[in-house]
Amino acid sequence: MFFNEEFETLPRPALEALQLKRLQSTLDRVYANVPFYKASFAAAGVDPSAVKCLEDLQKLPFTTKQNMRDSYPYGLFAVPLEEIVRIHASSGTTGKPTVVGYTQQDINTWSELMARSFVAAGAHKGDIIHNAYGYGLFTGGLGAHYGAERLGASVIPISGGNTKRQIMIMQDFGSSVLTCTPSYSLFMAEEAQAEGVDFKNLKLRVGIFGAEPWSEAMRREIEEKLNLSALDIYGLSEIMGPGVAIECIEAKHGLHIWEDHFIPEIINPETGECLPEGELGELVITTITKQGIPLIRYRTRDITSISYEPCICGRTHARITRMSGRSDDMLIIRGVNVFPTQIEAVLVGIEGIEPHYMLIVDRQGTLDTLTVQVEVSEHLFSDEIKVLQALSRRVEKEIKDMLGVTCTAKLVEPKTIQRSDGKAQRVIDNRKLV
Ligand code: DLL
Repeated sequence: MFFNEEFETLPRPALEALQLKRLQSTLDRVYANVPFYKASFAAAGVDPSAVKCLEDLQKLPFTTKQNMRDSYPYGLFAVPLEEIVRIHASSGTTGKPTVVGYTQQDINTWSELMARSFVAAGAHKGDIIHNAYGYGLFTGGLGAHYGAERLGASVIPISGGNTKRQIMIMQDFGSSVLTCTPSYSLFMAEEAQAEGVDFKNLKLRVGIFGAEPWSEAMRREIEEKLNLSALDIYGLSEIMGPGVAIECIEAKHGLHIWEDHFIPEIINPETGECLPEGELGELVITTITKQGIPLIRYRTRDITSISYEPCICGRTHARITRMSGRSDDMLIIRGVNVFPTQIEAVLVGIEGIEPHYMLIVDRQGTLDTLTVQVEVSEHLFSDEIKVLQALSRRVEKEIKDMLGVTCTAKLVEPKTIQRSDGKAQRVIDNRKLV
């Protein structure tokens, strides 16, 4: 099933020809309208005429989040403000938010790409889409909302929060598709259990989860607890919002990135060099249809790899693997590189442990320390101390065996690690404060 069969299945030569045409027109537009690009191209000794084929994209300089911050709020917009119909922003961990603007055409494109994403994930007209992504400056809520309407489904704009009420509404309204962060879906499962509600009696069929990194092990946990098929959706406000890439329900193996609107590249984050198909590196995206704020070679900081292998679903668009994490979230503990999702995958596999955890990194003298706080299941918590101690040792050993990192496991009572109705915070790095 497709939403826009012609474009979703465009043979690669036609897709690439379209990309080149759209890229060249985008380059002309930003060169003429955004002083930042004129200057950055000049500094690299290039202008739009240097791009004669898709590989020539590599001649152009990158755009970074810092460039966006330096242009705060509207400096990178390529159209006059009168043409902007929507503004979103993503709150960074530091300082001012990153601001993005959409023309009416940008909103139309976004709605179509979200509608395509819904269909790829197995949703259709007639579905009741329970949209628990936050509405507001965050792109999750409104992005999914417009896509659901474009699809012709019924959307419940519930946003995040008030979990008990969410569960009542899912039951009473017969929600068939759930959209929220993966961590919030597990919180919902927990609340439902406390309320005596069994997800097996709900109509939910598909869950479309993203906005934060999650592991394959977490997928299995969610599918079991919520009794649905869980799909991974990726996006970022700078590029558009949710719906840049999505897994298809047929293969559930890699996220199709909508290449008629975005050109992906994978680079070595250290050297900036492009990496071949299949190698893990940083995802760089160039937008080729955006009007409000087109971005050339935007460094997402997200770590993935790309595959151009044909997919059983029939879509011709390349697939990126599930994000391992962000290059700036990667923890380096005593020289070992670790992503929180790798620790998550280990934890989820251990019986008696709940998928709620917090990683605390510290420094004692010159040595880094990692403490893994994780919740114990209700039925184990009342057990003897010996059982709990053995469980801690097991967590420490499995993390050491799988990732080569020494840690201290700290088991905590059920429901004591902070829950979030949006993006979960998983890491406290006290070293950064020093
Ligand atoms: O999180 C957009 C979104 C909303 C995506 C709803 C999916 C669903 P930002 O707040 O700008 O936008 O955050 C973007 O979140 O660079 C990634 O680091 C992370 N992220 C988003 N989706 C995924 C995912 C939205 N599926 C940043 N897996 C991105 C891992 C993800 N990380």
